[in-house]
Amino acid sequence: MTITYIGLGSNLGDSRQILREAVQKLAMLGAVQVSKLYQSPPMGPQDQPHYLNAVVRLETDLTALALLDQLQYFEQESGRVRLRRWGERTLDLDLLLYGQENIQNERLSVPHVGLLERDFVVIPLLDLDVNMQVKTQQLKDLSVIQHPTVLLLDDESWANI
Ligand code: PH2
Ligand code: MG
Ligand code: MG
Repeated sequence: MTITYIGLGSNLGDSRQILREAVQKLAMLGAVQVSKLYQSPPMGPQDQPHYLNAVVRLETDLTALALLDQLQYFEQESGRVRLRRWGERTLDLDLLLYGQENIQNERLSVPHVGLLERDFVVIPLLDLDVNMQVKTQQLKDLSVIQHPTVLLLDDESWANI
């Protein structure tokens, strides 16, 4: 059993409903806990809608690559539209952390690149574990959360699980 963390993002369509459905699907892979729900200004091109972001903690028996396959399948099932790099999308499921493992191959980079620089990832991770460390970094000590750009929309009950 491995504890994994998955980043959820959406800024096209009924994002709240899309993320809720994504959580229901992730719950088929193992026990889940969800962070609070946030709205965040786009990183990347600025001429795109704000994102809804959250993080799910999942305990699963799947290998990292099998989990990635599932995440990509769920993205496709939600009618994934991805118009440009860093651009708008209906559903983005990013494998942020897989146990304590460092994974580098043509399909995966775990811990996820940029994790420590993105408040829309770090803040929901802290909802799930206030003492979370990535490599040797205590997330609660990161400067990126000193002046957060994210707006809290809802507590953990948003996903109805
Ligand atoms: N995802 C992106 C690009 N930009 N900006 C925010 N705020 N949240 C995201 O999840 C996000 C983004 C591509 O995956
Ligand atoms: Mg992403
Ligand atoms: Mg992605």
